[in-house]
Amino acid sequence: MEQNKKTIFSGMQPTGAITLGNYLGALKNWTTLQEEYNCLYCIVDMHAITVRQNPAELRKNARNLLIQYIAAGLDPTKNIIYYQSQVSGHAELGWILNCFTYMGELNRMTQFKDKSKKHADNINAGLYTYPALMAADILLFNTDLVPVGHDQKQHLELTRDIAMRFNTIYGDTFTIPDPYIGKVGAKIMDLQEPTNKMSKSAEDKNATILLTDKPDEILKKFKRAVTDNFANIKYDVENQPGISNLISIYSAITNKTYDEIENEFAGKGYGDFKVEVAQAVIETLKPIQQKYDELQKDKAYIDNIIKENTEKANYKAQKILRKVQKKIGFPPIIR
Ligand code: ATP
Ligand code: LTN
Repeated sequence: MEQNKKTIFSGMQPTGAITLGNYLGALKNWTTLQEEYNCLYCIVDMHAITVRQNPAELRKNARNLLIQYIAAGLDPTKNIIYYQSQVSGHAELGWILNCFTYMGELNRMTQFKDKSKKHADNINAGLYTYPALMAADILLFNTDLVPVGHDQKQHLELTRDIAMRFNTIYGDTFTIPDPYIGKVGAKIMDLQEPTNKMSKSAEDKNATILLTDKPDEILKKFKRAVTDNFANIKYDVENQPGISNLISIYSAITNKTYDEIENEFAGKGYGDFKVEVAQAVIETLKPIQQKYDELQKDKAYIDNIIKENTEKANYKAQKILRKVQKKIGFPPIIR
């Protein structure tokens, strides 16, 4: 890790296989930032248990997510890739920041409102204070930039407010992080209900494209994607959310603008367009899937990455945590 580079932190929950939304909204951008920044990419398993998880599946999902990070192009010798639950600084700073986060602020979080509706039988305190732990994740490393999808913007704004509040009381402690939200792909929608975001934990399997989906599954899901009766390939989120979503997926993958795509497919049918989009996605995912299958076979290599990166993350986290504890007035550790 180089001294003069700025720091990036981001994370995903190991709540299932990565979707095309996670990839285009976050992971793809991460791979382009790894040369320019010191990057930490976390598997936020502590956040994942705010919704009830099956232990064996959680463990498997966490390891698979780590492998997907690498398969998608993150170099584990250049980026610190690790599990949140193995760096105790997250929990420790999380508690402290809980005491600097107001209930009024948490009440406004749309992710909390959405997840409470979805899991009405388990609206636990962790789900409510989730954003304080996320603030801790980010502030624990003096992060400059946080590459995320559009849905995380509100959490990022709260993180900045918490950091500024702490700095005002105790003097300059935390770096104030900026969000990095891509222009295209930051909000990929559900293929069956295109007014909702595509989500890993969606129940309808036709609604999401997974990074691990086989080519024929991808084609089938795109063919079934909900569109409209306008018979016009036009980016118009209000009136044609389904087709607009397919345009934004195609744009994020090919780097073509919406105008270019509209021109290219002028007069063509939705059926043809869906096949084109599916082909582009299949081609993009092919090398990632190959790498993923290879890495799955190399247990020792993955274990070693986990071991080395966890040590690095812990070392960095402890330095900032001690500084915060001292500012607050916690007694020094006597050795
Ligand atoms: P869950 O369904 O369990 O809530 P999720 O699919 O929303 O999971 P997260 O782990 O919460 O995924 O998010 C990982 C990253 O992917 C975040 O940066 C988030 O902003 C981004 N992301 C999630 N969904 C989308 C989407 N539909 N479009 C673009 N980016 C997304
Ligand atoms: N809240 C995020 C996941 C997350 C995260 C983070 C993202 C937890 N901690 C820190 C960026 C930085 C989500 O639900 N997608």
